[in-house]
Amino acid sequence: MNQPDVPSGRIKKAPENFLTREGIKTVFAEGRQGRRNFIRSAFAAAAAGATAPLAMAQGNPVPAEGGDPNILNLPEHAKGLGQGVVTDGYGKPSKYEANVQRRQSPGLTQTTQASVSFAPLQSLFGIITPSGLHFERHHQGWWDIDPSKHRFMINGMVKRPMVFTMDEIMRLPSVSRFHFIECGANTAAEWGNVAVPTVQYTHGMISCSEFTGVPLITLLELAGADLKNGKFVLAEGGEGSAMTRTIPMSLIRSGEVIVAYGQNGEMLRPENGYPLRLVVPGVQGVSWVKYLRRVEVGDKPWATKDEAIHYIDLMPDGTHRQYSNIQECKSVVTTPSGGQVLLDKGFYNVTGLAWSGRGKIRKVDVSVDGGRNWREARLETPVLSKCITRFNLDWVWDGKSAIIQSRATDDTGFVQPTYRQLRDARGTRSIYHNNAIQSWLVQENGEIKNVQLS
Ligand SMILES: Nc1nc2c(c(=O)[nH]1)N[C@H]1C(S)=C(S)[C@@H](COP(=O)(O)O)O[C@H]1N2
Ligand SMILES: [Mo]
Repeated sequence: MNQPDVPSGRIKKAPENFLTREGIKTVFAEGRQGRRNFIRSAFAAAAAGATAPLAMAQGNPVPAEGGDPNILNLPEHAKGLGQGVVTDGYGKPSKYEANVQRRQSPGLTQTTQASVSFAPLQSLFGIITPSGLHFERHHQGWWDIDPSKHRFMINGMVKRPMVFTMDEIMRLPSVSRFHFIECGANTAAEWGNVAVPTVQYTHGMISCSEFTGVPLITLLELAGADLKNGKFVLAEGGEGSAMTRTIPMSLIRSGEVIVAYGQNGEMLRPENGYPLRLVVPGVQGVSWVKYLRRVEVGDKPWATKDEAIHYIDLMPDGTHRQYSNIQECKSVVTTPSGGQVLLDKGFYNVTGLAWSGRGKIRKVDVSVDGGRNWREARLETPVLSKCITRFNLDWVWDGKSAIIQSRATDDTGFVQPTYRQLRDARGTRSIYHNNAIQSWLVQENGEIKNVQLS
């Protein structure tokens, strides 16, 4: 394959000191270190002419298992008695996976109640985010609300204002759908320049789940909502942040908007809005109101604080763009990505995530030479609308520096922009809706850095 000489003059790197900040350096080191050393020594042994694994000799870098040469010397787990059935009733990951955690970006917020934790995208497979690793965004802290006391009200332009208990909602016909939720501020730190080192911090405000609940349109019909003149719905959260967002009736009428209680086969997690949240596929996270207690039908947008002061986009000409609801087509390579280290040259599976708030992903192109040449990645199934799609690409690293990028196209034909294209349209002073192409610089020593190409 035609390997790049990386256009180093065009590369913007993160300020070095960020990497030494508490919590950042450990993202990949813990847990992974052992395996790295093991593989390194396997390579060394192979180079020294010892048991050269066949796969390596053929240029496949994945070494065969080393292990004890005395095959009769079985490990303890092959001889002894294992542990009894799980007695605490709810399973947990292996202790060896303890480094796979949601993480807070150091210094990003003053309090943990008005803050964010980022999902460890670099450690996940497939398209579903385990519920315990789903990113969190709270404006006023999270609550574990007693579902027997929770109520959901419908009022405004309806014939019969109604109040539902959770039991009443859960008796109704339900749907289960796979969708991503992405905070509008995902990748916000990167608007001006490179700011954070890992994909967990650049893109970790996206997660993807199977959500279960009742289509909002069903509930509105029960209440006799005026679906002709009622062009908007206000959704209101039940906790102290007074989270209120205007949802266009056109989205609700399609049946896609769900009043959800289920997430990945069980009830929502408290952090994610237990016992009830709004699911608004394709729309930025802020509209997915948690602890949902009320919707009101109206004939114009409400322009609440979270849609007049916050969640607006400062444009290059100084005006503000309001109600920019949709999360446009975007993708990111999650491995190899910033903070990870390539063990040695040879084969790697380049893998990542692509999504669009307008529909399905049509294709993802991947470049390993900073965007000069592109190859089409394999899309893993299922490819679902307004859901994460996993992509993979075979890559043989020759040990030279390389810049890895992904560029998604959705089924409307929208192509994910470069930073230059995005900044031409949107300037550099925005917070929300940064869907630019991400670049990871693979250095000759195998270390990977977040960079931007100007
Ligand atoms: N009631 C309530 N709903 C809320 C919020 C909140 O603070 N309170 N935050 C919003 C924002 S900005 C986002 S990005 C998503 C985050 O959902 P998650 O915490 O389940 O990831 O919830 C939205 N809904
Ligand atoms: Mo958000």
